[in-house]
This record gives sequence, C-alpha cells and structure tokens, in this order.
Amino acid sequence: MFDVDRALNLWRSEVLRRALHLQSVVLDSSREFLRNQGFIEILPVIISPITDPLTDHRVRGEVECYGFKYQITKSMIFHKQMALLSHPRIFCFSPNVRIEAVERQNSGKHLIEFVQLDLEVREATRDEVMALGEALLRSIIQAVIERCQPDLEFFGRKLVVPESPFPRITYREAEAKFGPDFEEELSRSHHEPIWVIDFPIEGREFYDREDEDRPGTLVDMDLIYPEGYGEALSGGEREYQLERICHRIEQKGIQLEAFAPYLEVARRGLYPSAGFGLGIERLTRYLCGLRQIELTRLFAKLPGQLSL
Ligand code: ASN
Repeated sequence: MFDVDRALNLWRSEVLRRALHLQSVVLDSSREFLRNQGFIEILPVIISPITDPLTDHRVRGEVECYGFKYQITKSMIFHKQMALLSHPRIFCFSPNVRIEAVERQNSGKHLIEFVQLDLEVREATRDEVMALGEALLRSIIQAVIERCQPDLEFFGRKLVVPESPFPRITYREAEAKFGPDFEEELSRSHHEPIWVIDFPIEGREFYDREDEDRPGTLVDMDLIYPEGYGEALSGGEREYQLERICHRIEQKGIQLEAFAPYLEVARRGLYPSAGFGLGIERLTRYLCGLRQIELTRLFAKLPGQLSL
C-alpha cells in the first residue's frame, strides 16, 4: 500500500528540501564543468530494443509498442558508444530502472529508479577518464562548499575537496585485503575517494575492454567514496571491434541475436572510447552525509515497495 502520510512528511521535510537544493547545485556544477571540457549534453533514452544486460538484475522491465519489444533502460552504455558517432564527448543525466532484489530494500543505497550522470569520450584511455572523473568530483565538491554552506551546516557535514590523484588499488589487491565483498570495508577504511581498477572478466558485463596483454583482466574501474558510502562511479575502456564484442557476448552465454541492432552498428564501425556513470542520488547521499538513499530525491522507489 502507498503510505500517503509518510510521503507527505518526507516531501515537507527540511532534510529533503535541503538535499534537493544541494542536488540542484550538483547538477548545475557538473553541467558547467562538462560544458567547459567540450562535452555536449544528450537527451536520455528511456526505452530501446537493447539495454545494458546487467545479468544480476533478472527481472527485465519491458514494454510492448506496435508489436515490438522495448526494454526500459538499465544503463545507456550502448547508446553512449553510438552517440560518439555524432559528437566526440557526450554526457547525459540518464534515468535507469533496475529491479533490485527486495533484500536490498534497507541497504541505504539501492533505488529501483535512479539517475546517473553518464559520459563517454571518443578515443580516450582509462587514465584520461579517471583524471576527468577526479576533476569533475573535485569541481562539484568545490561548488557545493561555495554554494551550499547553510545546507552543509544543517547536515553537520564538513566537506573538503579531495586531493588529486586519488589512490588506486587493483580488484585483486582489494579482494586479498578485505575479501570478495570488499566495497564496504574498503570504503570504511578510507578518508578520501579511492579507485578500484582491473576487474576480472567474470564479474562484469561484456562491454568493458579486456586487456590483450592480460587476458581475463578488464581495463575498467570503480570509484569508491570514503567513510562507508560505497560506490560512486563505474566505467572503463570499451570493446568496439565487432569480432571482440561478439566473442565477449558469447562468452557470457548471451545470444548474439539479443544485440542484433547494436552489432549492425558495430559492423559499420564504432570508435574506441572510455567513459563512466556517476550515480546522482548516491553522490547526494555522500555529500549530505545521509545514510538513507530515499532522502535524496522526490518519489524515491525502494526495492519491494509501492512508491509514487
Ligand atoms: N554507466 C556505466 C558505464 O559507463 C555502466 C552501468 O551503469 N552499468 O560503464
């Protein structure tokens, strides 16, 4: 059942009002930063015959239109690659729907509908987009410190702009130190954002590029917030050659047919690229020092609940 009193209490609360104000500064400042870096903003894709497979999200959001099956966007990864045929540096505030397991209801960081700032750069390396990610986060935090002092005081939050370059750890090193579910521990044990690089091929989707010199290892990365706030962004260099993409799809046990239109485009030629996606609600949660993700946006949808 939809709990109207609970919703009204939240909508009228100072916590939400201030979190939304701070979030609007995050949106403004990231747009300003990326425009200055030569990016153009593209409009989001909500439904398409193809979307990110994200195999851990087993329930597929589908709609049928005119007898064709469209999927609700889980991420715009393939559209970002294709958008680079039009412009060399693109970003989008992309709404994603991922039907998470009910057990994630109280994780504090899972919403089934969220927005990521998703960007992609033609012919970029992982190092280049990592440097871009650091500069982007630093400029957002700087803007929040300058423009959101009353909000930060309300939340009792003291922010400092983290120093660049952020530390890096490989997936294997993190796993050896903190075990297979290392994200939380890694995050808790740091006071500045930290990169995790070189994910093993089994754990990720087929689109991040496999390092030909180190088969089984991807040229990709996650950025982890400090203080237990967990994942900030995820990205990497991409597979872009048709044969490589087909090989990676088949390795995952997925039928090539499921990605036929995308493969048709890849056959004509995709650019090499790298990029990442940064979750807006999780960034807001971190900047405000909140533990509940549902306090960071209007109409938040927690797994397993009916929400507006
Ligand atoms: N946006 C991510 C990326 O650029 C993909 C994702 O959200 N699954 O790699």
